[in-house]
This record gives sequence, C-alpha cells and structure tokens, in this order.
Amino acid sequence: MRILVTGGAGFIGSNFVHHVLGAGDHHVTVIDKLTYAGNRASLEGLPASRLQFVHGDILDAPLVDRLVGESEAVVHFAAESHNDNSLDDPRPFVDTNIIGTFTLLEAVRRHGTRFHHISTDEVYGDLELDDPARFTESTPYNPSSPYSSTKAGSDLLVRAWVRSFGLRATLSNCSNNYGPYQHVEKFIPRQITNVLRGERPKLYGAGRNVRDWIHADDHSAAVLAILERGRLGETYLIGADGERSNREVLALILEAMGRPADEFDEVADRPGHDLRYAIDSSKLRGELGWMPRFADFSAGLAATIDWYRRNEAWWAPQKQAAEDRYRAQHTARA
Ligand code: NAD
Ligand code: TDX
Repeated sequence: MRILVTGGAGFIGSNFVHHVLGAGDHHVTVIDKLTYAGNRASLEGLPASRLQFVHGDILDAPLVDRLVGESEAVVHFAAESHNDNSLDDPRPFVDTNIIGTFTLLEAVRRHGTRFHHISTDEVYGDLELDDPARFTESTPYNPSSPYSSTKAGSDLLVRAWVRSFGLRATLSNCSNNYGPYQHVEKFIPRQITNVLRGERPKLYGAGRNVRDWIHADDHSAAVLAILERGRLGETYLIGADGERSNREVLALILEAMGRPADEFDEVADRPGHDLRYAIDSSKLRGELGWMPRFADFSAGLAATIDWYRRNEAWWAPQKQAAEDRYRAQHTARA
C-alpha cells in the first residue's frame, strides 16, 4: 500500500513509519513541516526505496492535494501536540489541528482516499482518581485545554465528513505514549534527560495526576490493524492498561537511573491540569485481536531510558530550547 503519513518526523509518526516499513512491503510518503517538534533524524536508517520525505505544511492545499492523489491511504498524525505550549499560544493549535485536518479531509474527499485520523483520549476530559469508570468510544467529549479542544474539533470534522460525504475513514483515540524519539519537552523524556544532564526532574504540583501509558510501538501496531481491518466510520480507543501517577513514574525513573528517590523538585502546577485519563480498549482487542506487546511498563521504561542514554546526539540539540520555553512559560504565569 502507498501510505501518506502526516507528521511522520514527530514522535509517534516516526515510530509508525519504522513500524510500517518493518511490517511489510508498504511504501510511505511523509509530509512534515519540521516544526520545533519534527526531526528528520528520527527517520534515519530506513530503506530509501520505500520512503519519500516531503518538507511541507498540511495547510498547503495544492501540495496536500497532489500527495493525497498519489496515495492509497492517509494516516494523519501531524499536530501541535503539547498542552503547555497550547496554554502559552493557542493559535498554531487551531491552525494545524483544525484547519490542517480540514485541508486533508477536503483532499481525501476529492480523491476518495482511505483516511485514518490519529487522536487522543484527552478529548474526553478527565476522570476523578477514585472513579472506577474508564473512557469508552461512547464517552461524551469534554476537552479541557486549547490542545485537547482542537483535537476534539478535528475528530468531529472527520466524523461529519464520514456522515455527510461518505468518507472512507476511521479514527483512533490513544492514551499517553512513551518510547524512543519523543521530544524532550514531554514528561518522561524531560525527566530522563534532566537526570542525564545532572539536573533535577520537575514534577507538576504533588504529582497525583494519573496517565495511562502505552509504548509507541504498541500504538503503531494498533493503528496498522485499524487501517487494514477496521470498520469504516468507526472510532477505536487504544490503551494498554498502564495507569500510573506522575509521582510513581518519576520514582521508577529515579530508581532505574540510580538516583535518590527524593532528588526532584515539585514545581508550579499546569493551569487546568487534567487529573486522570484511563482507556477501555475492549473494542479494539475484541474486534481486531490487538494486544500490547510492551505489557511490562517498567521494562519498557528501562528500554526507553537506555535509548536516551545512547542517543544524546538526537536530543541534546533540542534540550536547551525546551527548558528555555519552560522558563519563559513559568515566568509569564507567575
Ligand atoms: P509531535 O509533536 O512529536 O509531532 C508532531 C509532528 O507534526 C512534528 O513532526 C511536526 O513537525 C509535525 N507538524 C506540526 N504541524 C504541522 C503542519 N502544519 N504540517 C505538517 N506537519 C506538521 O507529536 P506526537 O506526540 O508524535 O503526536 C502525534 C499525534 O498523535 C498527534 O495528532 C497527537 O494529538 C496524537 N497523540 C499523541 C499522544 C502522545 O502521547 N504523544 C497520545 C495520543 C494521541
Ligand atoms: O515537566 C513536567 N512535569 C510534569 O509533572 C511535564 C512536562 C509534565 N508533567 C505532568 C503533566 C501530565 O500530568 O506529566 C503528565 C504528562 O505530561 P505530558 O508529557 O505533557 O503529557 P500530557 O499533557 O498528558 O499529554 C500527552 O498525552 C496525550 C501528549 O503530550 C498529548 O499529545 C497526548 O494527546
């Protein structure tokens, strides 16, 4: 299959490209704007005969139309993805996540191309810590942040294009990913690289917030299964039963890296910080037989720590800029 992958130089997009090119004889074209979050180095070492890289913006309608016309399927990862940045400056989130998705949908509609939309569990808002409920495909949308509201908006556009125009599309909403190639602004790589640089990890507030962690390669396998065998028009939730508080995750990182358990700072909390996310992925497992391979979170985390140790040349150029952004955000909010 000839697959157009948007945002393929980002964290999950690049993991997906590695997964797809390793899983069969698919051909992948990546379109990526190479924002601060995109990195061509994340696609190094892949077979050049089956991978084409196009440096471009998903808001560029003529370019998108041409690339969609050359593809049999589109998998849409490109987004502004970081909640903290969306609190600072929401505009790029509206542009890329909403108008960018609209631009793709219109091209896919013209060409009749199969489309898979990548989204997040954050569209459902948050849960109480002691709530036995988990998100399902029928949980009402209730996003909290500029990031999650623009992702919710993009999901609704896809659903409307399916209903109104008969688009051949599927959607997936996944929980928090971890693994190689994740930008150092995000929680797990930020703390790992802080420790590697001799700096103290930063926990927002008391660290009680719970995230439902899944390895990016398990996310990729689920997306490929939905692309190949999912029912058109359907939404699938992707999660690996990985609920942990931020404090627990940080304790695991410190332990795995041989640092004292109290060697971190509690810093100002994120405004509007969602308390807990939790995914019920029974539909995906039951219909498509998908199961996570990285069932042991501590082992997956240890492998991820090892990856950041071995790949300092990949992350070091972005570390200072990411920490400078955090400093500016904290000063602006103080
Ligand atoms: P990321 O920020 O690491 O990567 C985003 C990529 O999109 C970058 O390579 C960037 O250059 C590119 N991009 C941004 N704007 C663009 C534009 N206008 N045109 C073309 N390319 C553009 O993000 P990520 O964490 O890999 O997330 C990928 C997708 O998965 C997003 O849609 C996100 O909402 C979703 N998602 C992420 C998680 C998570 O835990 N990170 C969980 C569930 C869903
Ligand atoms: O330094 C930090 N300290 C800290 O305690 C950072 C960067 C984060 N946190 C907390 C905030 C969250 O509770 O850790 C948790 C995870 O934070 P992020 O890595 O920023 O992820 P989150 O806001 O949960 O969103 C992620 O998962 C869902 C992705 O960034 C989104 O793109 C995805 O949709």
